[in-house]
Amino acid sequence: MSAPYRHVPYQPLRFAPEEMQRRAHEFYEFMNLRRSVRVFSDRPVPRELIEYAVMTANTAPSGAHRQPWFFVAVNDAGLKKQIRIAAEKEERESYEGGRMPAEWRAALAPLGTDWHKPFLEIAPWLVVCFKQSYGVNANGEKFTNYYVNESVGIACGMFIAAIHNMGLVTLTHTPSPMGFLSALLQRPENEKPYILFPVGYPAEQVEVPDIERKKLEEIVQWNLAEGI
Ligand code: IYR
Repeated sequence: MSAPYRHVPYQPLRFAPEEMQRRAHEFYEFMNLRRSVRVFSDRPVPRELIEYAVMTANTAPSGAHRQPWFFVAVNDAGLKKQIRIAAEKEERESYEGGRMPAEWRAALAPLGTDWHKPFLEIAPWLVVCFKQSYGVNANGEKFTNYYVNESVGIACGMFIAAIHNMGLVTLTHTPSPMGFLSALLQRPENEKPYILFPVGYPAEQVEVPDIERKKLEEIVQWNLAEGI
């Protein structure tokens, strides 16, 4: 057992009710502008922006505050090429080698994805988030992490929001299986690739599918207090 954390006062943000309404509205409108983009410009992005996105992800809540995530940021052209080759080999097998069931292929058909992943070489950065299925301390002893998928999923959501907030775009790419990333990026046994994020500027005049989001009524049930 480690020593209890010292507790310090929490400094709440205080906004007037109208300010809360305005901020709620603006944040929703802003997040609703986010789109997954699959065609990137090769325009460089400074490392500092990637650092901020990773630092933002690192503010996510996590089970027992274990922060069971690790990020690898790649802008080396040779390594990006190796990642593309390995990802396309897996994706080709999935899409065309019969590894993806027909129902899955049908679900993806409206989005028009296929095994070609040029963005893995064109986007200036590939940021791979790994989940630490278990931890390893300084003595090499293993320890359990908790709610790893939930924690890492939240961190990735915050990473995506940070990228959007700086006017860049990304894509949650999950080549399957992703084991090749552990090998190419030389990550230890306790880490498993979780999501690969190409990050950069969108290509000029890029198009995205004209999707709609579910309506509020479709995604929420209200169990309300009487008389309110
Ligand atoms: N991993 C593949 C397939 C894919 C799966 C889903 I579910 C998507 O929403 C999109 C793609 C790929 O990245 O193409």
